Amino acid sequence: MVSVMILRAISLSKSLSSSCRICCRRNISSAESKYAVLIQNDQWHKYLSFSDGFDKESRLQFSRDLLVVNNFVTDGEEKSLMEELTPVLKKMHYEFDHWDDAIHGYRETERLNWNPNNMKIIDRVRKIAFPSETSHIPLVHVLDLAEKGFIKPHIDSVRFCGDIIAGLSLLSSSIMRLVHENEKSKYVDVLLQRRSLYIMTGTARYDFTHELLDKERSIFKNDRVERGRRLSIICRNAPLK
Ligand SMILES: O=C(O)CCC(=O)C(=O)O
Repeated sequence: MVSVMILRAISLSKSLSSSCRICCRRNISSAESKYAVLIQNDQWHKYLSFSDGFDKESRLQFSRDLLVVNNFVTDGEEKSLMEELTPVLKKMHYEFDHWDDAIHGYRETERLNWNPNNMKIIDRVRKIAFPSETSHIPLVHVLDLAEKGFIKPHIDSVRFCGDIIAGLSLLSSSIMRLVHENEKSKYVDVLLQRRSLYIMTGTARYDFTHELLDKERSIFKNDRVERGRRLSIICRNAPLK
């Protein structure tokens, strides 16, 4: 599975990332102009909660590199995606004791072909997340986290993934925590509402680990987030050369 490889290659990503950063960064300005409309909406205080380690400037920078679009899909679209995925996922068991222990309580698959209605949703994600000049990875990663499931901190390997990660959150809201790789006091909690889309790029993609908090730790700005089973549909662009 691509994702498992992505997660397992974390240490590799650390050594490769500095050499790749120069070419990775080149795309950011076009990504930024593409996201300009979303950034102008300036809703980030609703879904980002910064630790004190962030000054004003780095909050602003980060809010450009981690965008969340609430209600990206409708109830009906969520249902339609789940109808297509359920027969596939039902054949699998949730893994709780995986040997590399990067994700706890999950099952996953990758999907190339979707039914026409769902393909339109995937295309919408790609259209908003990826600048036209970037090539996306055709396989879409589907990660089904059980209610007790969580994802440990990692940075996706630059060997398997480009500079943009876009994820739809279905079935449950959740908290993604990003912690600066070298300054652990610098962290951000991201509220991923059910049916929202996140787009991670730039400093959020390369300089911060990301993790999906378990049910007990799912608290956003002092409010508990009801974490149940969560399914994410993740589109990535191709590794940069
Ligand atoms: O479920 C998500 O939204 C994130 C998944 C993730 O961290 C990964 O596959 O690397």
